[in-house]
Amino acid sequence: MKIPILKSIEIHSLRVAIIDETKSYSYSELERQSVQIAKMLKETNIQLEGSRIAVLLNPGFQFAAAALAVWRVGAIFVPLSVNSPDSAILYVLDDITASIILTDNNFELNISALSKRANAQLLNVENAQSAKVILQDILYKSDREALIIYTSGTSGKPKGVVISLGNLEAQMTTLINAWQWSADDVILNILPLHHVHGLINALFCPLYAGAAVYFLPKFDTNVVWSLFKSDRINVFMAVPTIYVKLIADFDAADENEQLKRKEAISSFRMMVSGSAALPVKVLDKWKTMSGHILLERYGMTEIGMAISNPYKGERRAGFVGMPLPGVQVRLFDESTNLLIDNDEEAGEIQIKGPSVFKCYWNRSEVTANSFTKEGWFKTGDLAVRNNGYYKILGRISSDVIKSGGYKLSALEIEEQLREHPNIIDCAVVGIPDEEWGEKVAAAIVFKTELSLNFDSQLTQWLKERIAPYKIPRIWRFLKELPRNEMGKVIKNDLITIFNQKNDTSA
Ligand code: MCA
Ligand code: AMP
Repeated sequence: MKIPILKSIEIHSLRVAIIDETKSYSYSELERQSVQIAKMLKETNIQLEGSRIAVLLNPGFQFAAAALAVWRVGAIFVPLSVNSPDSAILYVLDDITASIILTDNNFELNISALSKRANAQLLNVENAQSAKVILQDILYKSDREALIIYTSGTSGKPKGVVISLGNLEAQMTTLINAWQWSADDVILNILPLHHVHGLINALFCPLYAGAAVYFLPKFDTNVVWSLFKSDRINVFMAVPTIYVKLIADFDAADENEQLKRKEAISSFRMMVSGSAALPVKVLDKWKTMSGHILLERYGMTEIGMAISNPYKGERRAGFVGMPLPGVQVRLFDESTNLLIDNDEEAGEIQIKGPSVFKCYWNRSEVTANSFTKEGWFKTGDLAVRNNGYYKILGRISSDVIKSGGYKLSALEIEEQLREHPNIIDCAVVGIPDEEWGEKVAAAIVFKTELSLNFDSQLTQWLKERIAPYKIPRIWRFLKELPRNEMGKVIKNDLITIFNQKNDTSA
């Protein structure tokens, strides 16, 4: 098979593919740059096929060209988080034994020492023009690994989710058809590109459809509203926190400005919410502002998008919709070992189909344990079904937290906190929050007397170790943690403690 997005590049060569801070780029420019980067990769003489190439680039033209270049040479594309501290980046580089890191002038200096530690060659995409080697396109089998995305879950350390070219094609085709993507669309992408929402739904899908992707360097409510008003965008996708922030900004504007904003968003073709539960209050407010019922859908790194409200037809508030074409969905009760076949009971969402990931990178046992014997992927999400529509009830494990749309592992944050010399014990939970979905909250037991501002000292200490969105925003310093007879922390009791007053909130 041919790499899916390369097919679309040929068809749409004169159309605009990417718009970023400085200029817009056509599909043929995207193609040319991806060929140059691929040639630069070839010139290293490293064995590229099947090797893992990490990419540390801001969202934009070079990022998209780098992804295509990695596929052109038969390697696996691994996008790195641009805001993560060195230790988190090094963890990924080591886990995938990266052969090469592709970066640019923005990051080259900072990443240079890390690339040496990880034994990976560092290449700057801004030097790609001088590459001259001859390049031959490779033909692929659909089970060839295309990308690895790191996700946190019930295990302590983040796991690499391996997505094959076939998985990617299935995910993109399903969404393009279900949401009626066309080459005339222009999407504003303000999401991080090391996760499926920003990467596949809001970048690869539009590119596959021949549409244009408008990038902003950073999410900023004011700039987003200005762009909405510019009449240049007709598709938007975001996590609920972003809609909450846009609503707050809207409410703060004067009446005249509000009218302009309303008019601007009412003409959009599609506005999507996902990655976390969309509060009905937010959906209702957006509807009064825009006339749009936000299209809420449900997905996961391991499965892509699985369930969606219809593009045409009834979008139900509080529900994530119906299974997407090609995706098999069932509800299963593990305690009784029975399938749920009625509208009253809740069960775990389990998924089968061509969009389901290939494996976790280098973790065959974890991969095996995440599927049932019959090959259904166990999502860990609880849901009920009502007249064919699914409603997400929450996560089976309280160790999984969703904050700002990011999936976080309480265990990973706890493990990191335990490395602190003054911490004896700790436990992390998610506390419901209107803006963030959940806020990360940490209860700490210290060895020695606390100094003043210890929460901000701990925050600073963590900033050098984990991604900023994983850092606890609420702190409690306790003499001991609530535990059951088995010694296990009772996380529900902890949540109650957090909900009492006098916490230290950030
Ligand atoms: C930042 N702040 C927070 C959090 N993050 N406070 C509480 N909880 C948080 N999680 C605080 C900062 O400390 C700062 O406070 C202020 O908010 C602004 O911080 P900043 O980093 O600038 O935030 P932002 O740029 O406004 O970011 C918010 C965001 C971001 C845009 C919503 O979190 C984001 O991009 N989320 C999207 C994640 C995503 O794409 N997930 C998809 C994965 P102060 O001002 O006091 O300093 S899920 C997925 O891919 C699956 C497949 C799916 O279904 O989609
Ligand atoms: P991630 O692993 O980062 O891909 O996040 C996937 C998880 O996000 C799912 O397992 C769900 O818990 C959650 N999620 C995604 N979309 C929704 C939604 N529309 N409503 C509720 N939870 C969602």
